[in-house]
Amino acid sequence: MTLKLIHFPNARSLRIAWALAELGLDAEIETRAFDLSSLKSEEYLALHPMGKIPVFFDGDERIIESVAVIEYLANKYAEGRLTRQPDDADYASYLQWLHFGEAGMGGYVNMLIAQTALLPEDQRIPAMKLWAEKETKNCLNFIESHLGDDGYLLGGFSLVDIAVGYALFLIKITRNGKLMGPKTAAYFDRLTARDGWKTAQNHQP
Ligand SMILES: N[C@@H](CCC(=O)N[C@@H](CS)C(=O)NCC(=O)O)C(=O)O
Repeated sequence: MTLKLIHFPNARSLRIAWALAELGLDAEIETRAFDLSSLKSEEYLALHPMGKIPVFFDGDERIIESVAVIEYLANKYAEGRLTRQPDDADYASYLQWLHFGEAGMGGYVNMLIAQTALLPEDQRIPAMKLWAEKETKNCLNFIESHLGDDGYLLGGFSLVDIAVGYALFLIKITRNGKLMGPKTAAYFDRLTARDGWKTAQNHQP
């Protein structure tokens, strides 16, 4: 296998670098500086036609969805470690949380980032900021109600913690961590104390 990740620190490629570390898989990780204009360069568009992050290669195969990549890696190269399969009792829960991290939360979190950090202040729209905060809080309340005082979203650490944990990371680094309940904040601290997270964060340009 020839696995290659184009990684940009703090971007969604972090999910993949984190999964590679947790699964103990070898891959070439080419880390680039996060510069939005570089994503629309001819060179980068040849790698990712939409000019987005991430882009991951397995030989000639290209995948551009972060949660799809981590599930691909676990099932194809790690005997399904950190996943659940249809016969497992928590399979439905696994699928729900795996997709919730990006499909369920991503849109609201993106809008929150845009309205609180990314856009210049004079381009922010107060009503959109309020809406993004309300919807992100709704997602965070759902997570909070599911967590115990220790452990992870399923019985043990799994890919769902990488999917959801990265969304929490985005909320945290844009200084919106105050929206998290106490159990979610503690859960985020548990996730970022893991060796796999630290290894992924060590990939710098
Ligand atoms: N659903 C995609 C989302 C990809 C995405 O929005 N990536 C962001 C970075 S985290 C990006 O490319 N932003 C730059 C842009 O939109 O121009 C995934 O999970 O991989």
